[in-house]
Amino acid sequence: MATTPLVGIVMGSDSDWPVLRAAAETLKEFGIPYEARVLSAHRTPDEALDYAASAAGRGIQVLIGAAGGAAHLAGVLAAKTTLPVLAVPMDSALQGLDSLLSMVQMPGGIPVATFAIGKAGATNAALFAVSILALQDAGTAAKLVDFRSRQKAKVLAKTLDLP
Ligand code: RP5
Repeated sequence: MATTPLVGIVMGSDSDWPVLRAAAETLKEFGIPYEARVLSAHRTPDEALDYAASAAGRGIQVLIGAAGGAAHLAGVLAAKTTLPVLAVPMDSALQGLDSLLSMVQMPGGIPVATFAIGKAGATNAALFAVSILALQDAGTAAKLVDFRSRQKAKVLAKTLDLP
């Protein structure tokens, strides 16, 4: 298995990590090498820009950008790379709605794909990254099919406690 990271998870603060762990756990489950960094669009702007600009050259194929509040991190990353950038809004003083809107309302020209607020978004961003990687890797594609199949079996096995 390749050890060069294929996915870069970037978050604006280590306070985002408890949520972003779900992305890391998902990538690990699929055997996708990843790296995770704390880089802020406003606290460490030069480093965030450098990270995005150098990502493709280091073998990264997908970036996940997570931030809360005025959540411009994913857009800033996307400004410096043509890699797909998956944006995950973090919870905030406004329950993450401000984060969601600032990510989803990117002006035309620099896209980011925006996911749900919080842990579901982190999980789905990772699954989406796996889908992107699966386009070029049959083994990863087979793992996705197996994941869906196991998920389906779990749902169908549910029983309800009828009165
Ligand atoms: C954003 O501000 C971070 O992504 C985080 O979601 C939020 C709060 O950061 P901390 O004040 O907890 O470091 O930049």
